[in-house]
Amino acid sequence: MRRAALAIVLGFFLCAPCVVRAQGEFALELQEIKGKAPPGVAEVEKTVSPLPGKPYKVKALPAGLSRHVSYYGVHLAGKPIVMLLDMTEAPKLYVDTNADFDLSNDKPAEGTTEKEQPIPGDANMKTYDFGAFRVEGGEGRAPVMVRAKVAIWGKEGNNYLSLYPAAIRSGQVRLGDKSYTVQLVDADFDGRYDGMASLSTSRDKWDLIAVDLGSQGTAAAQTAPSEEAQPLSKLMRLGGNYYGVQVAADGSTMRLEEAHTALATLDVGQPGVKLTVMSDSGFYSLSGEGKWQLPVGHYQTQRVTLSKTDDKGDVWTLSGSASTGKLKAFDIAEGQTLATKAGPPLVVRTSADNMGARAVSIGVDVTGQAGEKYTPGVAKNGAAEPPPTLRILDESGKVLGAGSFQYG
Ligand SMILES: [Ca+2]
Ligand SMILES: [Ca+2]
Repeated sequence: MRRAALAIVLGFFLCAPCVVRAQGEFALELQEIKGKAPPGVAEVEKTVSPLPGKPYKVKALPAGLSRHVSYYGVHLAGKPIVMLLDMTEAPKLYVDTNADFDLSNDKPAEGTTEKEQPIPGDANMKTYDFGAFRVEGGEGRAPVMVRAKVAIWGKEGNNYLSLYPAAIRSGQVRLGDKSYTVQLVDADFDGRYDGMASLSTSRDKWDLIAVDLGSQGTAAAQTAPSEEAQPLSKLMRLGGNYYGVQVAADGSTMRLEEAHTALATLDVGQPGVKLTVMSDSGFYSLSGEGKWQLPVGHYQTQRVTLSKTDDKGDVWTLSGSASTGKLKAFDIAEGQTLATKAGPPLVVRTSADNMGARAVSIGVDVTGQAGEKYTPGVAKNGAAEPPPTLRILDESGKVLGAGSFQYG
């Protein structure tokens, strides 16, 4: 009896530190996006350019089309889908949702105008919204629901069509005593939700995941709260732990398993430097003090942002792609620290190119300590400020000319 009691007490003390973190499989429901798209989803867009003419595979057309039509071809849920835009007074979009190359049996969608953009010189441009359209998924695929947007410039215009997700997969994931809302986006519209991001897969095949960290977001905010969607990856950091991520192809379930991964340290020497880095297994948004623990491996930096808050509380940011310098690609090994100073002091260099008769193009190059490049021009509280201006002075300080830089 005493022995049994001792075993229970011992068992309790032995297990107390090894908190059982729940892991397992979680159901995700297909959820239509009504109204405004959630953050992260709003940026997912696929642009489709008009075809030169009617695709030869199209067997039949709807009756009563106007003379001004555009055709589009796109893959949705793994099927080739033809679309037809009829630019009448009230534009209509036909989508061959049953993928039979017969456009006479598809109910057209009438465009709704969201806004009329009076662009100087293009006063006639109108943006129309169509949909949502649903294309059924085949074996192992989910249905794909999309909305389409077209900016119509004129009846003969080159009217590009943009597709947006009209549905996501959403569900609750429970890890230990914490619950998170998870949303998956089939960002490449192939009817599969398991497009994992890695250095070796093409970016246009990556699907997205958004985790609402809620009140957990503040805890050791090494990884920024992912209210915004990030590329889906095999390994994810949640509530201070790493989890292996598996998603059913049709997105109906998601599996999380705690992963014990070897860690290393990256140290950029100062706060205010935000890095978005990825390896073949994970995608991490790093901010805070400038020193972070990461799973060991080979990394590429996707984006670098410097931020500073002034005495008025306004946040000024400067961003770049880190496509140059020591942070462009790096390796970190178990237990080791990679110390690479990044960010300010910045070096600003100008270069001048003679553009011909009396014109000179002056470029600005902004480089940080790790050799990382920034796009000239700052943003204040997330909104871009006007590009920097330039004055050309003679030796006495008299202004000879002035201009402003243009982005692009
Ligand atoms: Ca059809
Ligand atoms: Ca996909």
